[in-house]
Amino acid sequence: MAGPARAGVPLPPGFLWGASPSAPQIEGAVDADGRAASIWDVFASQPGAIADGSTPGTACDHYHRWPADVALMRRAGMRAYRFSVAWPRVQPAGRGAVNGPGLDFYDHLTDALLEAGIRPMPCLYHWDLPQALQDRGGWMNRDIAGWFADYAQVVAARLGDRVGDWFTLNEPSVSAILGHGMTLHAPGLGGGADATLKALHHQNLAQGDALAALRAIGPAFRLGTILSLQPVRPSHPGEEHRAAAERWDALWNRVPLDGVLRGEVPGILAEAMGRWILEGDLERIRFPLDRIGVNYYSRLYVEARPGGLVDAGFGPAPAGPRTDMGWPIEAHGLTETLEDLRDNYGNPDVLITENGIACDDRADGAGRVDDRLRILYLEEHLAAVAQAIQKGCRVGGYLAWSLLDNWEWQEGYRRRFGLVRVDYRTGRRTPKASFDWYRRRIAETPA
Ligand code: IFM
Repeated sequence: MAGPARAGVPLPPGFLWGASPSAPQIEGAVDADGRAASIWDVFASQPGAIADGSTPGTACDHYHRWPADVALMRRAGMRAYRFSVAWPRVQPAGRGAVNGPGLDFYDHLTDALLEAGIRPMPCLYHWDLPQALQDRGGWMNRDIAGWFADYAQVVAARLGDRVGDWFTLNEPSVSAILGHGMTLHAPGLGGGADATLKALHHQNLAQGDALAALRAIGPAFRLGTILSLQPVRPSHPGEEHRAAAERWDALWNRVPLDGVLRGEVPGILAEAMGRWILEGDLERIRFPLDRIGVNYYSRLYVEARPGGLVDAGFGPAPAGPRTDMGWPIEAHGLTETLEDLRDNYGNPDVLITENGIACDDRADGAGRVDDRLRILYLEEHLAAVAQAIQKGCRVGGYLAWSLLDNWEWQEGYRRRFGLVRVDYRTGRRTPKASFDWYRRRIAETPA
């Protein structure tokens, strides 16, 4: 990796700087004020499901400490905050009755963000399905399209007078593949390709219905979806691995992209997915989005694996630098992803909604962390964004993952992605060196 330049690669005036978290990873307070269990609360309580045996029960206690977190973002000069709304806080049973105090939380947060000059950008779903809906089949049940659209309406009816930027789903392919095809994420179904494709189709459908509902409430809303887009490469030479990478690319990247942007299913999966698609579904799924949220961390490496999902599975990446998650550091893959959107999907408006690195951060006695590797990683990825913009890609902003260290799903608390260190024992927040760097970096760009 290149060393950090004194001033970073310039980004255009008005470039939107900010950060992203998700509700289940920071809020904690899982029993507070009428919130019901999510599939992640239930999944995490199963022995062996989470590497450090933890649950998201407390996380960063953001539910109680959010004023301090907004103050940190203001201090950094951030202008946008993509947070997620916890469905089980708003509708504990997933449908029907609305929990007033749950909605109040997001209402107060929205006001505080606006007051701090930070644009609120809620995402309606970041994997924390109400367990009550899982008990009815969750994403395996086609009725979820209506449940999700109703929930979207409830949230937009409350916040839509102040919030103009909305996202529907976060990384549907990740939750479909890791949680439905495999057992790594909640709800841990392990149902193979069938369950993956069914979940993906129902997520696409639910998103289509929710987008229509949001548009009816707010004709001027800027509506988007958030996708984990990762160029897929074969781990090994040979035609079988190349073909496996092509199938995985269809599953991971193309099903969500082609669904919403083209009303299509990738040809390679058309037969397998056709089982779940009814007449009129693709028209419901296609929607003229105002922006795509791109989450990027690395390329994906895949090998042929008979019996795996689409007869493929995760394979080794080439030798080179890795993050603490074991992911290869490959900033150029971000430029490549943005060029793919430019060339194959009509060059949509893009917001980088997640990018960041888990590092083996070491705190000194005062809790300070000199996280130079994080600064290098972020600067290198910002340079990749700048390069894409020079090549004509339309990227309007960058949200770092993440403001705070947080609960990293099946890894628990042992992976740290934050610009701010969280002491999980006391809840204390201590900005890392990367926080100060980010503040200076933001200040370099004319607002
Ligand atoms: O923490 C996750 C986030 O919830 C979704 N995108 C990837 C991040 C890092 O693994």
